[in-house]
Amino acid sequence: MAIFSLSLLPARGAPFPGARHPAAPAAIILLEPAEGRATAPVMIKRPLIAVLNGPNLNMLGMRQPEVYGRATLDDVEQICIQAAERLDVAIDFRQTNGEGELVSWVQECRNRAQGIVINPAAYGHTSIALLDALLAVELPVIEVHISNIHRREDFRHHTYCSRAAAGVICGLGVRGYAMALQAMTDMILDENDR
Ligand code: DHK
Repeated sequence: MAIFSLSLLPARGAPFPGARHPAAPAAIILLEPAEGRATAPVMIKRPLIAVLNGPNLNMLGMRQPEVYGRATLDDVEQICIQAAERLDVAIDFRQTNGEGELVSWVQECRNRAQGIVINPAAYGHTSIALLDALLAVELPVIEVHISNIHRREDFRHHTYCSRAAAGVICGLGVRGYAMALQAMTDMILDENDR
């Protein structure tokens, strides 16, 4: 019976251009026989989940705290990093104020990420281009809103993105991001098990 040793290496794979930080490295696990017999390494990559944030979310913490709370975008990123470590997935966390940039980032997820968690912010309510990009990439999508958009102005009740989303989490504050990562990881694992 072969005895295996385990080594954990950072994966190469460049992060998206423009990422706030390099993506948490996907793990490559090399399984090699301890006795050193030549065997092809088994590579197990962590799934990559893109966490994309739309306009004005860079203002979190100072922006209408009675609506969005006191957590900053850095705090949200830390919540996501901790959730990703717990779930053993890699994330690429980003924010932009530009609609076109958000569309491009969604497009880049195709053949690169296994799922998208997105807080489209106001573009959720306005952008058919963003909806089309989310439909085009053929990836599972979870939409997050920090506030309960259904308790707010009428124009916030509808989001185009929801048509592309497997699920929507809203009104649970910034912890909604961790919940979305948990749900997305479950969905990816379910899909991989098929
Ligand atoms: C954030 C925004 O910036 C708003 O435009 C949306 C969303 C709600 C949120 O709750 O995270 O209407």
